[in-house]
Amino acid sequence: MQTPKKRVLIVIPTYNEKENVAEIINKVDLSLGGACDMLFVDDASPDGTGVILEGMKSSNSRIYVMHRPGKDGLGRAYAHGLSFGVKNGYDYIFEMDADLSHDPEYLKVMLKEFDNFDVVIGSRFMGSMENINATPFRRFISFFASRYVKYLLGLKCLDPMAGFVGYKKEVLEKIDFDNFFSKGYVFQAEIKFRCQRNGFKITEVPIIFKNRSLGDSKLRKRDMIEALVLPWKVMIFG
Ligand SMILES: Nc1nc2c(ncn2[C@@H]2O[C@H](COP(=O)(O)OP(=O)(O)OP(=O)(O)O)[C@@H](O)[C@H]2O)c(=O)[nH]1
Ligand SMILES: [Mg+2]
Repeated sequence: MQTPKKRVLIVIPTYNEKENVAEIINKVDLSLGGACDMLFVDDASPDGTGVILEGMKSSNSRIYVMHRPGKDGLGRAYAHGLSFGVKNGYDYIFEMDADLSHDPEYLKVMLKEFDNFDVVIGSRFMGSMENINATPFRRFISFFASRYVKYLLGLKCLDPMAGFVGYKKEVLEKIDFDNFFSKGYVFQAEIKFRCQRNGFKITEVPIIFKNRSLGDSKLRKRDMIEALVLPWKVMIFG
């Protein structure tokens, strides 16, 4: 008897990504041969990303767009998107950025890991550790932040702040998204902390991370300070 095909959802948060959305849709479809749905979570982007996505949705039935009323942070966007995936019965749910830093080509490789693992991370800190177009300062910040939260939270993975991750539905069903400390970037470490604590099998595959070439970064000084302070809260109360 044939096993039923797994339903795959790719969750992509957007805030002012009008230059990138068409390309990410094409590349995701090329990578998985159209065998997935995509959910964009847009926070009323002032550059009109949400409107552009609505146009794309009308010609592609596998595209969904969740509109939120204003910028409310990357972590909350992912929480809403991943919950949508669980509620709508997807088997495998991925999160990735819209700015093409996460090459959709890796989705194929990551999908295969679900034969043996529950969570698969596209890791910047394995293999060649290449980080295309990153300034030395940016490399330092990413590496330092990852090591800091890894040791503080006792995480076994090498890239706890990675935003390119796939989850089996069963993993996300166990997570209470209303009860997160982080609304922003630390969400990434907090969700991995919860996956590890729930005893799920986590693996990493090496990726080459490309810094965005179009659009602006949303990472602010405030986010960096939050990344220093919030992991303590997760460690103590999480
Ligand atoms: N919906 C939503 N998306 C967001 C928000 N903040 C960032 N994003 C999106 O989250 C992804 C990651 O944000 P980036 O600005 O690329 O942050 P980053 O990757 O840490 O920074 P760069 O390396 O400079 O690109 C992108 O797809 C953004 O558009 C937000 O508040 N709401
Ligand atoms: Mg980025």
